[in-house]
Amino acid sequence: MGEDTRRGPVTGRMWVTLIAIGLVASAIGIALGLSLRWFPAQGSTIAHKIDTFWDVLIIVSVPIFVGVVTMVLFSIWRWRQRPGEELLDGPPIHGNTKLEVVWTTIPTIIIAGLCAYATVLLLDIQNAPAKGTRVINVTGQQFAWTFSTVENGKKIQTNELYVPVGEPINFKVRSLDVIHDFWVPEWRLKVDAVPGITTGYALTPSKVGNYQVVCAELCGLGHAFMRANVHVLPAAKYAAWVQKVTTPVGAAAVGAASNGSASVDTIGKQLFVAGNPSTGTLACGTCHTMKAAGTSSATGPNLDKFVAQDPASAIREMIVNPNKEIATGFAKGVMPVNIGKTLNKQQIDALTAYIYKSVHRR
Ligand SMILES: [Cu+2]
Repeated sequence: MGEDTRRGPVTGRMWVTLIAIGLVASAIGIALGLSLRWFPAQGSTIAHKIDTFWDVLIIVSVPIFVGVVTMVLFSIWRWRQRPGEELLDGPPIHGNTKLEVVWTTIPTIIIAGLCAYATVLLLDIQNAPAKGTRVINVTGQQFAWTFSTVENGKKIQTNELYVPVGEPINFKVRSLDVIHDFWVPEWRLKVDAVPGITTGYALTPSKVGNYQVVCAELCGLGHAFMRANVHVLPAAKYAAWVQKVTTPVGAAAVGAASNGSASVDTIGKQLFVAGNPSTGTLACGTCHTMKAAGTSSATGPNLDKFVAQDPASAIREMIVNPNKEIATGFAKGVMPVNIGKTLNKQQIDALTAYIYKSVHRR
């Protein structure tokens, strides 16, 4: 291309080169996009439908991206300003109706097609759950999840999610404070937990394993730690778990705290691992590792280390006044400040004694 021709129209040869570059780059981009592992293993019966949709989006979007970038780079190269041309202006342009109709119609058709696909897919995977489907209530609060369900007429409340594999579950999602988002990446679906309303979705976990609930809506300082373990169990193991948690060992301990009918140890442990659901007290074990209680979360400091040298009075102070002293590497304002108010004196005493004994035990 000589100096004299470069302001002329794009030649046929150039078009051939541009289209060839675009086709090759698109093919590479699509191959790369499809071979990347974007998501974790498929853990629900609808996961493959979401993944197929994702692949379709890649196949459609890569050529558009490549086309735009190719034309931009070509234009920069071909019509760049050279020294001495600072005052020159290009020919006046009065629009091109044909071109405008084309570049409006094609994107409209593409977007409408993808929207139709997405709508059909959404209606398909959101199919109303069959009557009698197991309901699990999911409650988000800064910065933890609680799960409750009814099995054999008994309410089970936990800080980890237990579900049987292969059975449809209807999740009812709520929030006690700000907007959170209930998401198990392996299951693919996610939904906001919005204060004041109940949202949710139904799906069938298809793969036994341990996963994590991830809060997918920025909800405050502890957002990044707002996770919970998910256990997808074979039917027999799930039944055994239900049997275990519904057997009333110390189940009445929390309520019996004031009349002294349960041992202080039992009350303390119960509060540590299960909190006090009736007053909304979060369980310590949701966020803290403590060997004696069998908890393992790393959201808050590991109590076996952090309070191992502390007297009971200091442990008590950390429970009722959590922001006064913060362990290195942890943030202020993550631990709930209402524990001193939602537990009564006996319960706080029992909890303090239990933690003190547990971390000083060798
Ligand atoms: Cu969050």
